[in-house]
Amino acid sequence: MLTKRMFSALAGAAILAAATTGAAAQTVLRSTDIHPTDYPTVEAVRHISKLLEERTKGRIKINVFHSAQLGNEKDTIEQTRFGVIDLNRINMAPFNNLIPATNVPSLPFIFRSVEHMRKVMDGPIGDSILKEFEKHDLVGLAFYDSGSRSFYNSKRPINTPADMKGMKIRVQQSDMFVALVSALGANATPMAFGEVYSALQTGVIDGAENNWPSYESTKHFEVSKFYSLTEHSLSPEVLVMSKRSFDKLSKEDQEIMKAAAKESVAKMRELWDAREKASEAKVKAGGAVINAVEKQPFIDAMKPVYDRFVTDPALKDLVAKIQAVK
Ligand code: GTR
Repeated sequence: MLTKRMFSALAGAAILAAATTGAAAQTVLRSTDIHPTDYPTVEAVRHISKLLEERTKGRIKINVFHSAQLGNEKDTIEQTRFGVIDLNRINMAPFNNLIPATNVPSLPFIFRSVEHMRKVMDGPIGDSILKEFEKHDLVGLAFYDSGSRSFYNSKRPINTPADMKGMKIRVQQSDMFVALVSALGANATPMAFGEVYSALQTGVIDGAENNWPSYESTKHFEVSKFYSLTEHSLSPEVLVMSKRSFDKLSKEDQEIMKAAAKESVAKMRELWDAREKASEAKVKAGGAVINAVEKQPFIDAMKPVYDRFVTDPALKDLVAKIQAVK
C-alpha cells in the first residue's frame, strides 16, 4: 500500500533522472532500505554509490533512502519491479512467496555457520539464486550478511519449543516463516517491521525474531527483554535492481554496477561484524536477558517446514548442494 508519505517522497523525482549538470547527464538511482542511516546495509549501498561515482566520473550515483522512507519491504518489492524504485536492499524472506528459490537460504538451520552461509552465497549456488530474480523483473546484484535470527519475547526465556506454546510471534511476510513458527507451537503473526515495536508494547504480540543489530536498532529489547539464542535462520539480505532501470544503463555501466555491488559485500561484512558486537553489548547493557539454547529439539521440529517448502526437485537439489558445501 502506498502511503501519503511515500507518495510525497516519490513525487516529482524522475527515476533515473537525467538531470543536466553542465555537459554530462547524471543518473541518480533511488535505493530503499528500511534500516536507519547508520545500519551496515545502508552504508554498504552508499559505498556502491561512491564506487559508481568514481568509476563513471560522476555520471551515476545513488540516492539512498533509509528508515523505510519509501515504505515497508513487501510494498517496495512491487515498486522495484515496476522501476519506481531502482535499487532495493531487502531480506530474502519477503521474496519467499514470490520466488521459490529464495526460501532455501531462509530455511531454518540450513547453514551450519556464518562461514558456511558466506561460502554458499558467494559461490555458484548464490549466483544461481541471484539469477532467479530475473524472472520477476529484477536483477539480483549481491547478498549481504544478516547474522542469525533468534526469538525474543516479553514473557519468559525460551529453552525448548514447549516454552513457545501459544505465544504470539511476529514474523516477516513469508509463508515459510509462518510455518517455521507454527511448527514450534506458537502463533505466527506476519507484520511489517515498523509496526513491531508498538505491537510488542501494547501486547498485541508476545515476541518476534531477529538478529542482534535489528533487535537493538528498533529498541525492541526495551519492550521484549528475553532473547533466546535459537539462531534458527541465517536468511541473508539481498540487493536487487529493477530490471527496467538496469536495462536503461549501457552495457559498460551495467558491468560497473555489478562489480561495485559485489565489491560492497566485503565492506558490508566488515561493518556488520563490528555492529553485531556493538549491538549485543548495547542490548545487554539495556537490560536484555540472554539465554543459550540447546538447538536439537528446534532442529527436529523443523521437518514439516522442509516437507512443505522443499518439494520441487530443483529446490531439493539446491538444499542438497548447500548441505554438501564443506
Ligand atoms: C532484518 C532485515 C530486514 C527485515 C527485518 C524484519 O534483520 O535486515 O531486511 O527483514 O529483519 O524482520 O522485517
